[in-house]
Amino acid sequence: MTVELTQQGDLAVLTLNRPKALNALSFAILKEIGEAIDRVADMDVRALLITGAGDKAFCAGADIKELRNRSLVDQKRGAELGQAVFAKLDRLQVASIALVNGYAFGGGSELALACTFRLASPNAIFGLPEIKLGLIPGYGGTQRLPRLVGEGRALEIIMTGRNVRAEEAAQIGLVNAVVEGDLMEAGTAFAAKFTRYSLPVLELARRAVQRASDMPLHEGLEMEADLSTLAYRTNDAEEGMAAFEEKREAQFKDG
Ligand code: DAK
Repeated sequence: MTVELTQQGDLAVLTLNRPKALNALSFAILKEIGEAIDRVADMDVRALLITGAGDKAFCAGADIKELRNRSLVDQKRGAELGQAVFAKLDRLQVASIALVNGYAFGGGSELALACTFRLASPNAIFGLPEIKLGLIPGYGGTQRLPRLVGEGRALEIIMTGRNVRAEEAAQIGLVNAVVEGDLMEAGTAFAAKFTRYSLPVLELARRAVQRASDMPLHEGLEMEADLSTLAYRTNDAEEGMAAFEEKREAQFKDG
């Protein structure tokens, strides 16, 4: 298997393990990622960390050697496969954190963009260089990048295919933080900031924010009222409010 899935405490860890090709995404690997995400859904975990093996790359993008001489139908299916696999992260019951340790190009950036959060090592370099190959992003980059950094910046990054280094990525909101030292430790610490809260309520928060950019404000507000009422109906909401009044730490039970 080129994609490894392990459990470390209450976290699932998905590792792209093809360092000789800088963890490039063949179609077989894309399918393995999809299967691994499906398995996360059955694991008793509170967040998913995604990383790339080796110290050089998170993922250097789609496997370019595999992209040539394909029929248009196969290409379209390939794009749909990548999109569907990355969209599984949206629907996963737990948040995902991309730990970007080096290059994150093309499909590699798109995988990171599909995660709930992104942490980068100081040597991380993002980019959507498809334009240099005569292509445009096909695994969600044209849709998710502008939602994170704004249309003007996204167009500039996509149309020039330029590199975005870690520091700039943090400045423009492409990553949540640049972290020195061990990225896995940093990811574990980052996850611990939210994983102690109620899982179903965390999921409602993610849903509300994710869907915000899909709908007009008045519809989004209506959705927020519905989802916040759902959160209110959980036992965890009752526990959280009781704990406040009783001046004690809340004991959430994910229900
Ligand atoms: N695909 C296949 N192999 C790759 C690769 C990639 N994306 N990136 C690197 N490798 C391989 C290299 O070929 C090399 O293999 P060997 O020659 O040793 O066999 C090995 O990994 C080490 O790479 P380098 O020797 O090049 O290492 P360097 O440190 O010198 O350079 C680099 C690192 C990341 C700057 C360089 O490798 C690089 O520029 N890589 C390509 C980056 C890139 O352009 N990625 C693809 C972006 S496009 C679709 C539509 C669009 C797309 C997909 C589907 N559909 C409609 C279906 C586009 C998606 C993309 O991701």
